[in-house]
Amino acid sequence: MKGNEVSPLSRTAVAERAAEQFRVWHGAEPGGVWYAPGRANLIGEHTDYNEGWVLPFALDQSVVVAARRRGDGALDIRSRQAEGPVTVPLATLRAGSVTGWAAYPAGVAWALREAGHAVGGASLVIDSDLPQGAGLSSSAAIECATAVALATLYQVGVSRPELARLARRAENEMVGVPSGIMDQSASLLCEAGHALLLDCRSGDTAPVPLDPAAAGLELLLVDTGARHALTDGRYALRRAECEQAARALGARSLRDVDDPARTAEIADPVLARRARHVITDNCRVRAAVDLLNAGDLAGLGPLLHASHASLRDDFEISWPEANVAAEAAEAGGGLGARMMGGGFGGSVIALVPADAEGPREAIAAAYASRGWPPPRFLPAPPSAGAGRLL
Ligand code: GAF
Repeated sequence: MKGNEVSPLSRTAVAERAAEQFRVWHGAEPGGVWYAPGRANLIGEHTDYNEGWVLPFALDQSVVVAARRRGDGALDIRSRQAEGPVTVPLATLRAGSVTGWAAYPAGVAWALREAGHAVGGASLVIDSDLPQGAGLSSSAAIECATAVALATLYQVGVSRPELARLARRAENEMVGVPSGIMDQSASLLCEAGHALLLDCRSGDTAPVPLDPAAAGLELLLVDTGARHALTDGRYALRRAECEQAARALGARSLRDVDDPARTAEIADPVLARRARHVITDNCRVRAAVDLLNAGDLAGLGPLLHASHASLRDDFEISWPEANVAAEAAEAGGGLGARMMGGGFGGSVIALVPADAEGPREAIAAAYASRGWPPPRFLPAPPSAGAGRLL
């Protein structure tokens, strides 16, 4: 028995749907329609807020925003996937003043204005073909689609890396999640056919060729069905543990520690394990970049496997469905698989031979034998970052 294969709508189809919804709700044409994709992360998990390295790539699935300027200084925010509308006068925005799903787009308008950009009112109609809670960064995609829409509507001259920082500020200070910069950077800066190497301390980026099809391979996402939320406190706890571990090592951050053996200097065994994950995953990111630059995509398999073990045993953020899916993907002929994202729910990324049914069948069978609902499969060709559609 197979799981469900998810075929994305084309971005243009989602954009046209959002534009049509805008006409229905506002009786007017939108000023434009913008999109920002979700992301997968090849390797480097929970390394971003430790000032380390990450290697994400953009997905085909995205969040779309149909938007138009308003003259009344208010944001009117509606979504085809959520209750609304939410109307917020811009002048009343403060950190934490908007809660729920609308905090993401409202937070971006707030962060742009806090940075001195003359952004005024807007009607925003949000639509998406990106699954929520699947660890594919739907929140950052809402932020980034709003950011490119508002920046264009108000002709704000702001670079993509700066937009990523402002979108992250929205998440940190309006939503209250202490996330790193990976997701917003991936959504705004990725290029088709490439992963994005991001140094989260310097902000330096480099596109790294990532063309699984040319290597006879496929990057497959498995939505494990277990839902996750960065707002539940466990993400923030891991971040605090990493900061404690860095202090115990006398380091500014765990990025400054290269040798995993140094974790023996940390008295608390939990903090030592957290540090070992971050230190070894940073090494794996750099090893992965060397392999990709050498054209050895298949060589990533053992790195994915090792990263999963580290996230499961040292960082302790994996979950039963991810462990089963990763193990079955490899047993079914995959080259390597690991849990992806913040943890405790979401998706697994697997590197598998192109057109192979083995990994999908093995995962579906492992789920069925436990009585779990079938997982959903999303093929993940590395796609382009945010842009304008209409
Ligand atoms: C979430 C966060 F938003 C990112 O900043 C990153 O820390 C990731 O979890 C884990 O690598 O997606």
